[in-house]
Amino acid sequence: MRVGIVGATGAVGRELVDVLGRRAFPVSSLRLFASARSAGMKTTTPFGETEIEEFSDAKMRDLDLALLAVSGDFAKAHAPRMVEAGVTVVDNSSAFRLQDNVPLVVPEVNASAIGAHRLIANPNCTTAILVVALEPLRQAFGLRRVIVSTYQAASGAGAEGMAELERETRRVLVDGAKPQHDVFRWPLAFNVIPQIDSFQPNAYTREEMKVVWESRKIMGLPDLPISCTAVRIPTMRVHAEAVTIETERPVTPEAAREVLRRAPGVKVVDDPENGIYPMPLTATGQDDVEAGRIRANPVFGDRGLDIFLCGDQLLKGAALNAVQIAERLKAA
Ligand code: 2RA
Repeated sequence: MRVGIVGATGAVGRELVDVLGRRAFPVSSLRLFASARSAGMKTTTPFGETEIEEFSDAKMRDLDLALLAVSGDFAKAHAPRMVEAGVTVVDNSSAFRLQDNVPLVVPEVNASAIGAHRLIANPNCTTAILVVALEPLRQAFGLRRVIVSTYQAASGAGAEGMAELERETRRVLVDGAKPQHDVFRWPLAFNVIPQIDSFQPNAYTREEMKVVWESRKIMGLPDLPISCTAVRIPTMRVHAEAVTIETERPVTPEAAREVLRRAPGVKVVDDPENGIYPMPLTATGQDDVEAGRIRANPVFGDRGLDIFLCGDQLLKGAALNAVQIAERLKAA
């Protein structure tokens, strides 16, 4: 396939190149697009040395598949034109995720939604990590309600977010100075920030509502009661999520562990006595979402479960999921 990555120099764009190579995606030519600032730079990819090109609609016509790692505004402006020109588009932004005629896909959950569509939306990273573990539990025990608290890494705000965290941590430790911030609303070094994205009229943030809206759409449960508190923490990579569920049928930690052990995309990491549980440290660079600390939640009697998840949000939450979607397209 003639593949193009738009937004190739960003945190997700770089992972896309790597994941395509690692999974031996059948790339006949790879073109990397970015802003004029990066155009002309050469980069080594698993498919050979490639020059970054400035994006233009005309150049997209030569592609079979475009993987977009750009803003929602950019995607809205260009993706429909690419599809009209015969290019299949997997979009990582939130521009089309909730549109009825655009499938929002996590292949382990709803690959069949892809059908004959040529514009497919990749979910928000927090959502993808959540549903890959929720769906098998829902199939086994039913889902009555879900409460999620997240601990999200700086790289959720892109390469700039990671750079700011590193710079500010050094400023504090090496220079003894106060952190300064630009990407995040407050200093993230030595802090946690209970705001990701803007506040909505219902007092939740947009990031929190994305988890609600997108999980319902992907799992086909439009009325699922679900709430989320999303918090930015000073880690570089991997989003962690503390998830409480009430199931429809009785559940035990042992049964849940067994279901998750068999679930594609999930790795059970759950031996707390020996200090074995999901952590950003161990989940970084891993394709599977780690699930652990699996225990009965007494608030919901024999139908309650608490789980801790850690997923590399640049991989399952972004690049890996996009490439998995592309693999399904190829297979269709
Ligand atoms: C974040 N989930 O962590 C967002 C990025 N898509 O900021």
